[in-house]
Amino acid sequence: MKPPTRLGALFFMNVEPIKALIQQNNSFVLTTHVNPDGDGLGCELALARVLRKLGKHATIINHSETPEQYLWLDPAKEILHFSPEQHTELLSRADVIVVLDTNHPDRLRSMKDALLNSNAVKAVIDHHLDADSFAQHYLINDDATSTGEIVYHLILSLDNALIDKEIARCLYTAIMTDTGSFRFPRTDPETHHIVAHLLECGADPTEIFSNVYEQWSSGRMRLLGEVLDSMKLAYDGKLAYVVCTRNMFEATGTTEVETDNFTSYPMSVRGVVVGMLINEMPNGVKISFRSKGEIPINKLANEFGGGGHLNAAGARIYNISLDDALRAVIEKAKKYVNAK
Ligand SMILES: [Mn+2]
Repeated sequence: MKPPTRLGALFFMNVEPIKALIQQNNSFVLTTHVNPDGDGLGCELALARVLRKLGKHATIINHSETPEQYLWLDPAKEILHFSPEQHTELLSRADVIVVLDTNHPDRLRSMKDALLNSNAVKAVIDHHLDADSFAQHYLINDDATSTGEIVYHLILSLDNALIDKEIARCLYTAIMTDTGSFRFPRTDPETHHIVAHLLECGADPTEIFSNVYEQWSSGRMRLLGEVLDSMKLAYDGKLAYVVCTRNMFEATGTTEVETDNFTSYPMSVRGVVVGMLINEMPNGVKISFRSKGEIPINKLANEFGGGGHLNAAGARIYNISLDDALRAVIEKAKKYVNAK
């Protein structure tokens, strides 16, 4: 199938340096952030397949095991779980290491040292702001809904006949999950042009949605019940927050990974402009922030040492009780809630 002819700003990204890097090298290691999501995993699998089609050697290695929700995306189980003994050598021998969907080596956790110590050329493909300077090449566009959109353009620039059904499925998963199923603010005509092309290449939207979102464990559903029960409003109903305690995780046999997307519930309450999910961790709390419109919620996250996008951000606070963290975060949220 021919790619779409009408493309927006992303089309003008300078993919040439990364394209040349791919064409001129042979062995690649691909990786993504801790707790990988559909975007990180979809991009790794799509790009690895493209590299192999081009006759290159590609290995995917992640710090985290692939979450259960995404195992279907990797039927051949090609994604490796990093072990320093087994894989440090591989990272040091690779020609190129491509870091996808994050631009901070800290987010590669146990792989950070092996990455930084490797003589491989490092390339980052991502859609987040404030990149760390550790790589030789950066292909970053924070207008992109997802790294998937950027990888799509990169693949097209290499050869637009490369996108087969498997690659289309991986990229569709990346874009669908990072756009909240095509509803987050950066979703634009270009996003839909891209996914239209991916459907033409064989991606099946019904199958992909069902694989990602209709496979809940009963424990997760019970956890959601408790989380919804915890919802509280503040500041005349403009702030809504939910809490996940260690007890809730234990009682439902779930983990923090299963709170993914729970922020959408406080955000669904009429009148709410700022929403938060506060997860109690063994050593503090982890907070996911969401906002509507122009409220820069990444700045609120930043006040707690975190970061993210205008409307979606996160932070971790260590060595603090849940109650103290809640008090501090609600207090600091005040000026954002009332911001225009
Ligand atoms: Mn992403």
